Amino acid sequence: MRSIMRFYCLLLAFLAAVPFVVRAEDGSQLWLRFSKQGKPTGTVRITGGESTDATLMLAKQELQLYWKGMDVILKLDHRRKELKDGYQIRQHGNQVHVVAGRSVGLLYAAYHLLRLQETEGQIPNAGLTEIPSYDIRILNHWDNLDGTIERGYAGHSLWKWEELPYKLSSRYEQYARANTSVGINATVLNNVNASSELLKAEYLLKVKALADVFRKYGIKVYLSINFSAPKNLGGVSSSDPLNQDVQQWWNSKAKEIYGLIPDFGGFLVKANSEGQPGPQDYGRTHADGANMLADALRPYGGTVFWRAFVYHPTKDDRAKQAYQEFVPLDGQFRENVILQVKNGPIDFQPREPFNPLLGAMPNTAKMLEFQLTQEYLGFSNHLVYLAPLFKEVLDSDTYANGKGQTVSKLTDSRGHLGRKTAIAAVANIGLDTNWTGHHFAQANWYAFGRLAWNNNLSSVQIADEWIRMTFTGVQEFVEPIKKLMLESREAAVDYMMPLGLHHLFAFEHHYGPEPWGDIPGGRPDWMPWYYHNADSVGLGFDRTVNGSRAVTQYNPSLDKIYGNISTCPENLLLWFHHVSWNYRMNSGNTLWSELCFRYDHGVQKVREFQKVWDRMERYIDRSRFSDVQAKLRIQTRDAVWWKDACLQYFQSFSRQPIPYELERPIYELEDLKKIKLPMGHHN
Ligand code: GCW
Repeated sequence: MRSIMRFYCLLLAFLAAVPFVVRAEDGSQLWLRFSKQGKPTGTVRITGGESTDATLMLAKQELQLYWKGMDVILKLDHRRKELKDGYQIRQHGNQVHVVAGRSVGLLYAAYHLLRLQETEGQIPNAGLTEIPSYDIRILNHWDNLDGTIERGYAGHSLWKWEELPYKLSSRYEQYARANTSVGINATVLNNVNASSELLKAEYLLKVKALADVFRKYGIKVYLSINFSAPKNLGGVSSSDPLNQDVQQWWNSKAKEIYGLIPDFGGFLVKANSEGQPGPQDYGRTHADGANMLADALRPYGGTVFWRAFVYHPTKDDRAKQAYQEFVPLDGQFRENVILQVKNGPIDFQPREPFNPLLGAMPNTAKMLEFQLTQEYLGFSNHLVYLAPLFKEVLDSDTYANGKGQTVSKLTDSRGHLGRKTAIAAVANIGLDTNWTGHHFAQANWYAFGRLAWNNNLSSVQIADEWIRMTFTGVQEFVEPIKKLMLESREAAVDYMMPLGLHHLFAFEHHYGPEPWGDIPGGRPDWMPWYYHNADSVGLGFDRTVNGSRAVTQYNPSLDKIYGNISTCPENLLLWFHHVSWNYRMNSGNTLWSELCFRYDHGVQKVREFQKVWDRMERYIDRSRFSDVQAKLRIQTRDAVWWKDACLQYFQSFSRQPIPYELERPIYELEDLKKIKLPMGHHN
């Protein structure tokens, strides 16, 4: 007995001596780790709403469980339409007054209060008003019906189609809660490479079951559709959008869906892209296809997201094709169609200029599509915080109608055609315990939600909030980790493809480097050489007026900047120019030396991240600490692999030494060329 007592005393003494209380964690709680300890101090009252309103009850419940501040009054005032999904928070004496025009606004406000609490923020004296930047803040899941996820690196799909609609996994609700806590209000459940099956009655019941779970969190469900569904499923002889039987098929399908899910959001469509069917199969345009679906959804208030990611192997510079395809259709789309445009003209590369379509088509509603899943950024092995990439795109000036017309201004709710506005991101979520594979990839889900809610937030602020809620508020942890996160995207660009290089990825899986990649007879626009154009003279893709002329798709003021080698930003130099190896860069280095310095810099940065991380051991739980530590090792090894592969390969063209002050290659190029990873998938 005594020895047991002594053991406990020692244990207590030990616990008291541990500088920071560290609890066992597996990342499953995300940024919602509100402690139940410490009694909630205030009462929460609701005015203006019904107790049958599940969303309102949820807002109240979250505060009752976790809010430790003063009394809160949640007021629903339907007249406050200008607030949209937003809210006002004010402090009155020793009460917090919250007003919203919709019940979901009060739920968002509840999460705002909890965020303030967890990050030790304050309600400003004058109060605060939040109105979201976009109406529709949506995740796109590339989840297949067999449970696999295209470009998914965090395990299988959350959606258990075989168990639905009878069995509801507890993760459905956790997923909805996490989204709502950052302002996401919509989700596309399935892959844009869509199976027609999902539109069958039996699957729609499963979709309904999910929609029923998400509803009280204010999340609407959308589906990706296969354009050939009428033919594949419906016994119609074609899927021609101008054929009345086909139109009828979609009209009755829409009716069927809304009969089950009255608040169904609408359709996302990938058509005539990478082998998917579409209106062009029948000699029709993208507008014909989109409008047919828009007409079917219109009676119920549904929206069509029509993707602009369209390119053909036989045509011009791939970077130009979406613009060529869509600009002639400006003004032809129905009011409830939004053109969904990837942030860059190629495909979610570590760095691309903004997609020129975003600055064009003034009479068409457009939205951004980002990618959270790190298809081109080291999967869930590399720590890459994406908010700086998102901000770079949002803040890009398109110069459409003069200076200051940023991508965000042209796509968000600041008077944009008076229509619904939206922003999308391809999800990075799967069944992994921590949802995203890498603990730090949670920050990208978080950052997307926060920016979709308020595109004025800075990357720093978002990182700061996320770190405090996900790990700890201890300054010694927050500051260095924030710095690391903010530098991580540039580091990845440097060790993978600096100075505007792009698509040097290995075929199919896109994980490692393969600048030499070539598949005889394969699509040239899926081959790295198509993009880097290395030769004895230099490196890069000439997209100026002397080359592919892609630069002319930008506004003339920008075209001038990008098109001139001496004014083109160096981080996009090889995107727009074929540059000679001895060209003098701003640093005074030649292009070749600068390239070497950049690759080396990327590697050195990741080595530094390892050192920074190892110092953090005492501030956080053991399991997340060692998970991240292990992943940083992989990232550093990969960074060296990237550097050695790319530099030695390009050196076979430049025929110049790697500057002598830099770390020497350690891998043989010939060995690197033999690496074949066992990860399947096309292009
Ligand atoms: O980047 C490419 C991916 C494909 C993807 C496609 C798209 C869903 O490699 O896997 O397909 O983009 O966005 O449609």
